[in-house]
Amino acid sequence: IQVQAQKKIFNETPEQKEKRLAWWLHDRFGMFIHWGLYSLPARHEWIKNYERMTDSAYQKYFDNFDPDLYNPREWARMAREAGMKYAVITTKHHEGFCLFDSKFTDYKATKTAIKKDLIKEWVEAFRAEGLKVGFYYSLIDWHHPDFTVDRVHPQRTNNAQEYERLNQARDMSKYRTYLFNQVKELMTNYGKIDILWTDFSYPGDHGKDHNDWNSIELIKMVRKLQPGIIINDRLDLEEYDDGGDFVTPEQYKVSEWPTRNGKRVHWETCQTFSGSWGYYRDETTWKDNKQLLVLLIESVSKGGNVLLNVGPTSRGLIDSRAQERLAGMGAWMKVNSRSIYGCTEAPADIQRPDNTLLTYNPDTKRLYVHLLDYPLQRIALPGLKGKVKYAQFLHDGSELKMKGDDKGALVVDVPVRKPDVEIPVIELMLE
Ligand code: FUL
Repeated sequence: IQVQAQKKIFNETPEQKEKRLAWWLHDRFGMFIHWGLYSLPARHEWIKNYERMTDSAYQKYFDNFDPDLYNPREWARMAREAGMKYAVITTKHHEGFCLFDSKFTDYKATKTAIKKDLIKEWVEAFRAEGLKVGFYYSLIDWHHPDFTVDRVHPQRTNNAQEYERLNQARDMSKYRTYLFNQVKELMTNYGKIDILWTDFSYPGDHGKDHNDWNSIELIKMVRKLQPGIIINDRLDLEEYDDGGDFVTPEQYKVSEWPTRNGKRVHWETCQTFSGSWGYYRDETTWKDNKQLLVLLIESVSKGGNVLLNVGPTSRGLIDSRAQERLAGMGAWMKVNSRSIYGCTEAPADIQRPDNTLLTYNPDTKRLYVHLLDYPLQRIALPGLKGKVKYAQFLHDGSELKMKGDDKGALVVDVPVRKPDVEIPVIELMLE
């Protein structure tokens, strides 16, 4: 693959960038939170668009928004107990409703029954539980008059003509001012913010020249206000090496470490427990604990992070289905997180046995063999004969006997009975 010379926005050296991202690369696992008015209809955060709802049809959700059971400290505790180290919340999703107290709109939580800046409380709660905090901010806005133009416009269309009509009818500079003002508020009024996660879904070529969001100026402003911040890749700045710190594969497992312009990039997959991001009462496609753990382990084994989403209810609770999954992951993480934090893919010369996933901690030189399909009595690790000082189960630190075979493999004995952990992990101390 040809590596092209890249355009840059900032003067940061690669070493400085790695330092800025060090905690994020170490921590690996975060909570995504999609919360807004769409939690009332409880049938997908895109509902306003999917059902072609006008502003007045959508108004009832604003009028009835009252998260009286909101206790972000509880959410933060659940995240921490699941093993998550950071969290990203929707300060404003595509619907345009702001959970924060913005000076530039009345379409915000402080104007609803709850009368509170929900983001302020959220930041304080998550900080208090020791988590890093991030803001999701939707660049598109299905409520703002300067973005939607006529307010009944189908807020997203892949029809280029439709977009052309919209683009001619609106003056994006007005909406851009709003956007800049709000991002500035978010970067100024809530103390240190660790992550900015911008988002848009945009058809066709519009915005490719960065003019819609004025992305270059936006990212410069953000980095100036929050010098340590980490920013995702959804600003349409692909041709800049530093137009985003990590890529964001959404709702799928990556098959190999993603690259951009021939170079490996940092990445974080974002995933839902079921299909929707916002609270969806009747959805039945929930993933089970094992699938979710495999997603996490496999991502780390390919050098990536996982941002796993919860969609709280309109009253402000994380529902029992989500709680069960968080608790299930937490039970595993409590004894196995050493194979996740600070880990990445295994050195290239180590072969992965069937039905396993490997992660590796380069600082401690420990290799982690995740047994997806529990073996009968022993497992052979090709090429590792003579290279391992000690082997144990990670969950209980019990020794595992090992010996080399005549093909150069290391054979590790495991008890016949599968230990009582969803996915047992063998920890190998390499020479
Ligand atoms: C997408 C959005 O359209 C979804 O609603 C969700 O926020 C996801 C994380 O990003 O582009």
